[in-house]
Amino acid sequence: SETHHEMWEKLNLDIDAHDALLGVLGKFYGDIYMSQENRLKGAEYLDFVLSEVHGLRIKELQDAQAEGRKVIGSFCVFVPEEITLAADAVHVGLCAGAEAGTDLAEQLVPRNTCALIKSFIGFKMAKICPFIESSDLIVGETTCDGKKKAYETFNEIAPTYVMEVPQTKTDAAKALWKSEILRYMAEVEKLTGKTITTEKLKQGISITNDKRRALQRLTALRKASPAPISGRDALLINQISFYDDPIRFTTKINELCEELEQRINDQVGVAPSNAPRLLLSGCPMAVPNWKLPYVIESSGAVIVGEESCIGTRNSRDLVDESASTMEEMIDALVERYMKIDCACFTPNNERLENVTALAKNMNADGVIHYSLLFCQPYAHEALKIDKALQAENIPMLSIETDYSMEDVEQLKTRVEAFMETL
Ligand code: BJ8
Repeated sequence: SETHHEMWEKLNLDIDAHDALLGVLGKFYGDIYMSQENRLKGAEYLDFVLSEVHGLRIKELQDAQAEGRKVIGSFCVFVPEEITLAADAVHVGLCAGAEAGTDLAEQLVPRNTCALIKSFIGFKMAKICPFIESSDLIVGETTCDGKKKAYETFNEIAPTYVMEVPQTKTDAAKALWKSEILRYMAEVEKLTGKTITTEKLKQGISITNDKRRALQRLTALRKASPAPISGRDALLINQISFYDDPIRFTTKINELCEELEQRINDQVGVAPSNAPRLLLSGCPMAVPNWKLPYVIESSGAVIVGEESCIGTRNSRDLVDESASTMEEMIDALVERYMKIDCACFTPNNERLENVTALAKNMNADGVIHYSLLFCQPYAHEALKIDKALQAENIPMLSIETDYSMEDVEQLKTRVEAFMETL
């Protein structure tokens, strides 16, 4: 609409390039989402949020800013949303899942950098991401080498505060992480001009836990057969959890879960009960990276879980709410965040256990491990996960891909061949 265009111009977006992006996104969404049969009524919320993700949601961020609130953008689930919320700031995800701007990004980072990194850099350089342009603070982190080094360059075009995420789970690493959480807290207080009180932090923890509880509820309902919701829609829910207002999101997802409960009672599903049930595992899939889920589900399988940061890795663990003093709450945050089984950690054996347990829990017939091309941490762990799953007689297919559409047919062939072995 006209008003959106004005807003985008003020954010200094490249209007033509941005219109082109929205055009492609709309078409892609239509093909992959609107074509689904027997979709939930609650999916109207998903359609609406997605259609307005660069529109009304950005308007809301601007309204918040007009009230003196700040917007904080991040690229990793290690950046504690609880603290952002405790300072009345808005927390948004900045990872991008489309190829736009890749050529530009390759002027700043090596070609053999994963698509997720190239995408966020490309989105900034091509001026097509209203979330980056709306952020008062952009937070990076020292996870994989690709991101760590990319933030040094990114900092030159978009000032980036970097949190030091340790690489091990030793006591020394936990102490470092605690000091980083405190440093982030001080930075957020400086940015917002607000003091984070115990009461406000408690509230931030409860809002974030509620969001994770709603996602846990969704995960649990997906154990049902026939599958009550497609993996595409479940992925979209997880993606939207990084953009929408957390309280509204929680309410809407709980409503959607009620509809799912009804469906399960009525034995209604999105696929026949004999459709192969697959668990996705690996790198996060940022909007609009729906390629592999589409390939899998259009081949007749149904995805019953996403073991990734845009999935169970971000919803599995809650912050202990019995903590009441500031010190106890900070320790509870440290504990919770250090449970994240990101492949950047060494060793990271808990991920092997978590993937195996999730596959069993969801009654998955197989696992599709997904790593982005040039992602060292997840490509390494694909081999370990394969071994761990073999020991439990759970078959796994390892896929490496990027955001291009060139390999869709090849992926389809591989996925279908894998499904035949199940
Ligand atoms: S906690 S998974 S969100 S770092 S795909 S950029 S790892 S080369 S995204 Fe992640 Fe935080 Fe870990 Fe989660 Fe590097 Fe791999 Fe690219 Fe990746």
